[in-house]
Amino acid sequence: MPDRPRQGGFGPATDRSWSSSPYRHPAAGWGAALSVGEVLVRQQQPVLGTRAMFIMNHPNRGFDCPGCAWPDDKGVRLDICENGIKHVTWEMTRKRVGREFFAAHTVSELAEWTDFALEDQGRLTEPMTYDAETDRYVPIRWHEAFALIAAELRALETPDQATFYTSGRLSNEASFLYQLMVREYGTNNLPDCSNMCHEASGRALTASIATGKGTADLEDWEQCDALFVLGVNAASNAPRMLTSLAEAVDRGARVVHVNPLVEAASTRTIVPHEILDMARFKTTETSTDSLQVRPGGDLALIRGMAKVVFEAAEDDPGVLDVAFLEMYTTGLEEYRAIVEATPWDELVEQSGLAESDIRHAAGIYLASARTVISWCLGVSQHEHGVDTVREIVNLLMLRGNIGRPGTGPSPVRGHSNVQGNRTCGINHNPTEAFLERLDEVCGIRSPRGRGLDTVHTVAAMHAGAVKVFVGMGGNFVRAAPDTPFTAAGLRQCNLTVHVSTKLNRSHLVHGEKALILPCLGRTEKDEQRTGPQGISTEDAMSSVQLSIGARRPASPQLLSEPAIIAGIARATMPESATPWEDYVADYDTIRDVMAQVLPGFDGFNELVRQPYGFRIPQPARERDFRTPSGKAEFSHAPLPDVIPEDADVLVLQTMRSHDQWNTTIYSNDDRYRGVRNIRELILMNRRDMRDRGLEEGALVDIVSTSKDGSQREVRGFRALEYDVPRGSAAGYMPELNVLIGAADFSAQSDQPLMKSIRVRVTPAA
Ligand SMILES: Nc1nc2c(c(=O)[nH]1)N[C@H]1C(S)=C(S)[C@@H](COP(=O)(O)OP(=O)(O)OC[C@H]3O[C@@H](n4cnc5c(=O)[nH]c(N)nc54)[C@H](O)[C@@H]3O)O[C@H]1N2
Ligand SMILES: Nc1nc2c(c(=O)[nH]1)N[C@H]1C(S)=C(S)[C@@H](COP(=O)(O)OP(=O)(O)OC[C@H]3O[C@@H](n4cnc5c(=O)[nH]c(N)nc54)[C@H](O)[C@@H]3O)O[C@H]1N2
Ligand SMILES: [Mo]
Repeated sequence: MPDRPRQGGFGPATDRSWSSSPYRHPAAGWGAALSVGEVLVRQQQPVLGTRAMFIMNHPNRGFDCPGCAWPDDKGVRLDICENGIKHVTWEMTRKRVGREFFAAHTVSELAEWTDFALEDQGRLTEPMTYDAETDRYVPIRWHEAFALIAAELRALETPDQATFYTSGRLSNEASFLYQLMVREYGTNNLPDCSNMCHEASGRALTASIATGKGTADLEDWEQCDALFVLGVNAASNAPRMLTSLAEAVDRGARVVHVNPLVEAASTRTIVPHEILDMARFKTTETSTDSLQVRPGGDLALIRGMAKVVFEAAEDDPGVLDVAFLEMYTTGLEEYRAIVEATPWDELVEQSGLAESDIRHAAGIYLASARTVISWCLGVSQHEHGVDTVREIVNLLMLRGNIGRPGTGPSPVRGHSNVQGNRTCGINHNPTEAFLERLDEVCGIRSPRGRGLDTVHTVAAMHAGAVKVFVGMGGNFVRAAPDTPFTAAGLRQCNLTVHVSTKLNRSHLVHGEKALILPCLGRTEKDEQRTGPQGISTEDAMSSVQLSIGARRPASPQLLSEPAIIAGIARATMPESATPWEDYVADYDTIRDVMAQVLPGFDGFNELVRQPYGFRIPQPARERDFRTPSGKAEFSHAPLPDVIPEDADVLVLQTMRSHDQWNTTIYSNDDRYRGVRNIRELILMNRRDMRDRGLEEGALVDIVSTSKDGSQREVRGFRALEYDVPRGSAAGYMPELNVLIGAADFSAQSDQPLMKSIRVRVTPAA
């Protein structure tokens, strides 16, 4: 794989000069409009692009935006954003990559291309298989592709030698069929992208309040008096959240951003859908307070806030919601003891904030009758992500901020249906209750025992214990940490299969045999035997809606994801009693079965056809906490030490630029951070640069040290001065994934440590 330094990283090749200067404009607004225009032109989509936008996120005849999982705002007629438009346009491109393309280029040659160039070839049009003799992908018929997969799967000694990855775009119906196929075949090896983003949140919330999801809804966001936003770059990664932030500030709520970086959302915005505001350049505040926490310092901040709450309770017991605490929770006194025993100097050091800042934040919390706390990867992708999310719940519980209007924990989910994937059974560690229901309704015998998640899949491929990899969407080799290690694992497989819409790096880092299976995108018409079909998705706030694509498919040879899953299932298990063909003919029949298996899905087919669909009932939201104790449980974690021992070591986080979607890079710019034309960079504190004798833009080598002591490096990146806390640094994923060792995952969540890589930065050799 060509990982040699280039200024554009995995983005477009460039020799234009780079620049970096602070961004001084509001988020969204005209910069966003211009940027959208550029993408529409590049994808040859000037008119259609805009027409499709009017049916996106439409309550009853549109398709769900395939971008992020932020819920649709019912009060907004055209709830769209810059990055959603880019994302849809990316799928709707007119460009095609057909058999002529693959005939003209060997895989070794394509391996030299940038990731941008690969995806920029356009939509995949027909199934392809790797031909080792010519080192090319060649066409294969669908039934032959299914037969090839079946032969490999049936030849394995045990089904546990195969693994089935999901990227969070897969619909609910396809997710359900996929896990059904995998379990009927005989394994729980269902790694998913959630293992890399909100695994920690799911585990923490389950332990504390017996739900893997947030309990707050958009209406709660609209009613709260204080909103804390931790570790999310909202302006880039959930732009429609800007609307909620602006509304909150407008009606007098406090909106507190907690982030080592002062991101664009913690300033002001031109509300994304307010075309009139855009015309008048009217901006709205999206923040009232901003705390520049140390990386990994959130737990210390939250604990400090709890300390102030307990202090205040000594004078006025009413600051605690005593009735709630007594009736619904357990473990309060141990928590109080731990909090009181933690000295201020430790909280200050570990959070990187002054005691007065922590007291200020606590004051906002104490003054608020209804509080929502939301977070994303800045909290979850750390060693102690589970403890931090549980600490957030602890703090909320002290004042009864759960299961009451205007309150609750609110993780910001990533991919548009990543939450729905889990709801529908994509889980390497399923509950016995779920498996029993599935077995009873579907007449199968699911395997018991824990399957492989993402990091353990990579390790197992390496060890030769997994020999077949199937990827239902995504770009595994780029998304996972330790790129060469992951690549070596994939290369060792007997067979790698990718169900994809576009060509990406993972197709080129393949097993002995390999398949690329092209599928319909969410914007496209899904015509089956009984007519056009709709699928459903679940947003970050547990609302499930129908999504119906209307566009002509990019190629007549594309199959839907359910059809591909059914094809693999039937070929692999010819004796299966599951009515795979009927499911594909009419997705209502899938939903009828899902209604029997999944809690809260009774009447799924009717519910999902209501405008805006339905919200999945959640006992925790009703203060029915189904933990082992029957109560919401306080956690009692020790305060972690997040500061490297060696002063020379920086804590590096990997994040997205404004112009990328995970492993898909649209351009080399990062508008809100004022960076243009460069991705191979490291953002550093001015004093850390001076200590190392680095001028602005100096070329540096970055060496990481893994938990297991092994070292990894990238060379020739540019150091740019940025307002980050001393001792920390930031750069882009997936270019920096090479620095994350295979051993670098959290002992609490098994999530790779994508926000805390220990690095040394030196002038380039
Ligand atoms: N346009 C666009 N939208 C997306 C995506 C995309 O790639 N492009 N990806 C989607 C996906 S899959 C996901 S999971 C989400 C990701 O959404 P984000 O979580 O916003 O993703 P990142 O870009 O990784 O940004 C992490 C943020 O956390 C901050 N941070 C880092 N360390 C800490 C810390 O220790 N404490 C605190 N408080 N903050 C910290 C960073 O400065 C940054 O603001 O976005 C989704 N939406
Ligand atoms: N260092 C570092 N690494 C990270 C992260 C980080 O913050 N730092 N974040 C992690 C996170 S949160 C996530 S979610 C992962 C993302 O990991 P993935 O979900 O694996 O990656 P994506 O880039 O979203 O996948 C893009 C590919 O999906 C395919 N695709 C697009 N639409 C469809 C569709 O409708 N159907 C199908 N079948 N395929 C489709 C296209 O072929 C495209 O190339 O990355 C993780 N990696
Ligand atoms: Mo994600």
